[in-house]
Amino acid sequence: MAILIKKIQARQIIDSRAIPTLEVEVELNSGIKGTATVPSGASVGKNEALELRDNNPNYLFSKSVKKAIYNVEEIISPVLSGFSPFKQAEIDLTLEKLDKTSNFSKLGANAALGVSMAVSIAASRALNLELFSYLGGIQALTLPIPMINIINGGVHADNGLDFQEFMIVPVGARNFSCAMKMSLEVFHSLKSILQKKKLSTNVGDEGGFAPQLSTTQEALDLILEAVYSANYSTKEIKLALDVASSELYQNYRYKIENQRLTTCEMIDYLSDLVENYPIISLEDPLSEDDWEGWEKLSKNPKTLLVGDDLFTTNPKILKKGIDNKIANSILIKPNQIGTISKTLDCIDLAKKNCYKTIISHRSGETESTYIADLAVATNSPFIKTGSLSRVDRTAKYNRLMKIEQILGETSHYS
Ligand code: 2PG
Ligand code: MG
Repeated sequence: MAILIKKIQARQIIDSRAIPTLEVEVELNSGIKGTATVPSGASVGKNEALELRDNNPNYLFSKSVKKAIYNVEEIISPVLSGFSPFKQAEIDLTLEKLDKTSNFSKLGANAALGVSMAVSIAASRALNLELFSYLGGIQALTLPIPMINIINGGVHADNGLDFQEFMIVPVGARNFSCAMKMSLEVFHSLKSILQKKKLSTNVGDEGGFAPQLSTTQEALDLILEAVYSANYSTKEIKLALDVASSELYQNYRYKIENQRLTTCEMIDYLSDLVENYPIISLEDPLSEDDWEGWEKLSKNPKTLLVGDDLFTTNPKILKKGIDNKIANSILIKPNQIGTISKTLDCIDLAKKNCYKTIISHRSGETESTYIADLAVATNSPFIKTGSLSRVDRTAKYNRLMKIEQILGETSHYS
């Protein structure tokens, strides 16, 4: 009997920020099901595919997703019933055609991505394969280096820090599990330091600490203190920042620590940070609206320059970046583009042009571990999935440790 999609259902669930989101369940004629849940961002790039919300101010603060549920069950399900779940590209193309817009503004990227992910999960189950093997084949063997966000700021916390994410990057680990051990030690050492300094150890949206600090340097100094007091060197643990600077950019100026910096001043400010701290990666160091600035910054890169809001996981925009020699790395968030096939296309394009890929969560997450498998499937050198607290973040790290065990000797740490 040929394995085919029987029906697709959806329901409203709750994300890590107490906001409704979508769960999609694809049922095959064999009875096997694949279930996927959809994340949601707070610092959203202008070119992201549309996240469909009901916008009813009298119900769940306009955030309910009943329209998206309707689209899955009444529009997508009847069309995809009878499709082979193994034809991911064809299914994803059908979703695009059904929508007829370039950014899923009719069906909603949340509806489309939920279906796209759930189809692949059902297909992997039908073949009794791990998701990473189903998506990546026998070459899927690389465990990514995690970028672990241990201090939260920007729109992910209420603490006065302008930059959104302060991450540690355990580049000196032997393997992924060892990277987790090292990072846990730094996490706890940072917690003790904050306690000693009478700073808050409450956490922000991505599970990193959100102490009341006013400068980027203060946050970086605290993290370095934590690295040293956990007995690590800055050869073993590097730092990464998500500046999320589109949030700071207004009227051609970057608003930082009560100053209003021009693009050139912002580039100098960032260069000073890179001179003085072991920073290996700057994400969205400049705004998505400041392509000229990006061109300047990308001329002589001393770190990874990661386009998140800049590229929005969109192969067309990435292509423009490649042609203009902008950035050298890309953040990959499937819900920015709306299907798994497009996400894989974007990763392929990045790889072919030697751009590093960083598979990423959103600040609003669920217990889904899909991106952990996606990172291994695509042999991505990095993953960014928040801190080491909050199950919505640790689920992904725990899945990666499990994958490392499943792969055994054949696995390698990026
Ligand atoms: C980012 C992400 C994830 P958000 O900017 O990189 O950390 O945040 O999901 O809010 O866009
Ligand atoms: Mg970002």
